[in-house]
Amino acid sequence: MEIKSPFPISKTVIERYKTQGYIKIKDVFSPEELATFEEKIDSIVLKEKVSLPPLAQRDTYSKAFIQLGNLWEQDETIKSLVFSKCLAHIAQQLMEVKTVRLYHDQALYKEAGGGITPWHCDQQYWPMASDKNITAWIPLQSTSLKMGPLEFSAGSQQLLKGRNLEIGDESEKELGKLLRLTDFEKHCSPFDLGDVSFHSGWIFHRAGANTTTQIRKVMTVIFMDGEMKLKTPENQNQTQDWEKWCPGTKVDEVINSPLNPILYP
Ligand SMILES: O=C(O)CCC(=O)C(=O)O
Repeated sequence: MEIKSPFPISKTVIERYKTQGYIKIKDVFSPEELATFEEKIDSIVLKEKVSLPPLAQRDTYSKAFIQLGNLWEQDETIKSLVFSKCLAHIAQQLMEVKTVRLYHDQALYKEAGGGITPWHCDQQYWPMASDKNITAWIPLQSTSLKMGPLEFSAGSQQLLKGRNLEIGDESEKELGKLLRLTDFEKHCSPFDLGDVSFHSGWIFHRAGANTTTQIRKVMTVIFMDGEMKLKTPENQNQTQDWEKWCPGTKVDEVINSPLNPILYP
C-alpha cells in the first residue's frame, strides 16, 4: 500500500515537542488506511490473545496490554506502515537529525477490562547512546479516555530521578509520587481517528485502564537517529533489547543490524 509521503510540520510544532517531550499530530492516516492496517495487525495479535491466561491471573505488566514486536517482518501491509516515509519524516523533523533508522515496531492491544500501563520512561529499556529517539503511538480507532489513551507528564524528559524504574507497581507508585511534587502538567486527552502522538524516550508517561468492552488497538513504531550508537547496557532490559532488536551490533558502533534500516530520507 502506498502511503502519502513527506509530512512537513511547522517550527512551532517542533518547538512544542522539544518543550513537552511529546506532541500529538492530527490526520496522519486516513480512516481507510487505518482499517487496512487494523485488519492485518488483528490477524497476528488476536491469535496470540487466545493463548493468554485470564486477565485476573496476570501481573500488572501483562494486564496492561498484549505486546508483540517487529510485525513488519510478517506482513507487507504492516511493513508499509512501519516503513512509511510519512512517519519517518515526522520523526526526522522532531528529532532534528539528518537520517532516521528503525529501532523496532510493537503492537500494544489493551484488552477490554485491561489494566493501567504504569508510569515509566522508555529509554530505561534501550541501550542507546543518545536521547535522539522517538515513539510514534498510532491508535487504530478513536480512543476515548475510558479506553486508556496515553497520559504524559509534559516536560518530564528533563527529570533525571526515577529513570531507573522499570514498568510495574513500584514505578506507578514511586513515579506517581515524584511527578506530583513537580510542576510538570499531566496531559491526557482522547485521540481522534488519524491522530498519532510522538514521544521521546525519557518522558514519563502512563495509560489508564480500558474500562470499555472494546479492545484499545494501538500500533507503535520506535525510531532513532541514523547515527545512533549502541552503549554498554546498564541493566538487564537493555541487554535483552540489544539481543532482540539490534542483534550483532557492537558497543560504541552505529546500530545498523539488518533489523535497523534507514527509513528517511
Ligand atoms: O500503550 C500503552 O498503554 C503504553 C505505551 C507506551 O508506554 C509507549 O508506547 O511507550
